[in-house]
Amino acid sequence: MDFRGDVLRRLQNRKDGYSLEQAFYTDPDLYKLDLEEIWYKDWLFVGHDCEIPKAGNYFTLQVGDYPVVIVRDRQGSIRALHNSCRHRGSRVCTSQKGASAKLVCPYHQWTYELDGSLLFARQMGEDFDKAAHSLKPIACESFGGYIFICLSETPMDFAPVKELVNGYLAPHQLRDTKVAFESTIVEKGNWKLVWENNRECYHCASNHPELCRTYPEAPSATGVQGAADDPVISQHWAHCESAGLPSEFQMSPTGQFRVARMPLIEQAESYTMSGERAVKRPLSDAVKASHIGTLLLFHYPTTWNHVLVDHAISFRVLPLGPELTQVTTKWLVHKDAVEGVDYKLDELTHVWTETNDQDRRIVEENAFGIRSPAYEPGPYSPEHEGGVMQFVEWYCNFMQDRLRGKTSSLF
Ligand code: 3BY
Ligand code: FES
Ligand code: FE
Repeated sequence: MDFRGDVLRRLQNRKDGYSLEQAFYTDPDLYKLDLEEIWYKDWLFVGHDCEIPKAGNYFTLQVGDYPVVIVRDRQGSIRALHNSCRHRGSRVCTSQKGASAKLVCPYHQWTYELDGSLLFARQMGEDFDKAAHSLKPIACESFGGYIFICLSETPMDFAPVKELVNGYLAPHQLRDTKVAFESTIVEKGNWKLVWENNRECYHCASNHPELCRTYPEAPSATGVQGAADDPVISQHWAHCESAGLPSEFQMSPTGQFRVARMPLIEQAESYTMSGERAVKRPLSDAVKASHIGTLLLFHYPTTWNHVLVDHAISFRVLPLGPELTQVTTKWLVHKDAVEGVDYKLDELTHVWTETNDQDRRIVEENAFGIRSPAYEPGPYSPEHEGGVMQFVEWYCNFMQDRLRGKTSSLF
């Protein structure tokens, strides 16, 4: 049987409610299949509008084998381009972020407009057709301060995600923020282990002392069961919805994304050691209520997020190898908030810097154990790991559809 057929069979025969077979977390061919069927075809969160506020501002990233540049053009639109020169393929933008009036390839100085069109190429002869050598465009959408791209030449319709999620994000005015701090860590484990760990709080009490001061351990907060008749959550939604903040649990039909606003513990408003706000200047002028908890958003395979009253935190997952994953965290505050006056950077970033490092160690230990020839898929806790089961089901269903050649109804 061919490789794809074999993977399809293994997905079909998988034991429901159990972790995946070892190969899904370690095998280079399965990793390549993940890249080809998910990362190269689906919508991916890449960064925020506020990171490129002016024409010519750009940032770069690497998705599998694809170098990508995200740039704001002269008209103010955000564009995604393949960062591969149309002369002989060199990377055009070589730094992580920058500002430039034109995109100039460092190899032979072919010069591109901010929209990717080729403006200038020295001594290429009479017949050279500049118009045929623009940087290749990548599908790109921005809403609510979030930029997503899709590397496929026939991207799936992104409107359902945009519409629903934008309603939740809009009051927070994330386009008017700035990145107060960002961190990038590399975790020695498959990208799916990073997600499995994120989708439960079964591990929180014994691993996250800082986070547990404010974030509820209850599976109703992290999982996918909605309010689950929890009166604290229902009351929280009523409080927030009456203040004009969409809050109720919503999940897409295929389970690819979820939004819900969850209460923090007791009177906590932010992820600090005291539970008090880390930033004096509120994140958004449009949010008048206090004690709004955390707006939780995940979108597989790239991002989970927390939007609070005083700041927001985004997380971006990118696969670097079969057993290597990059996690980039950004702390967003109002663009006029002043460090040292409105917030102290250490207070703002402490809880999640510690939490991320704790999660990195967890993922790496998980990966170690899974490499053992003695490893076999183990059972998820029905009470605490419903979110993990949901992620694994999404992954398996998505891959099965892809391997069967289905491309419709993928949200
Ligand atoms: O970041 C998150 O959303 C999840 C919630 C609980 C565990 N993990 C930190
Ligand atoms: Fe870019 Fe030659 S490879 S100018
Ligand atoms: Fe954790």
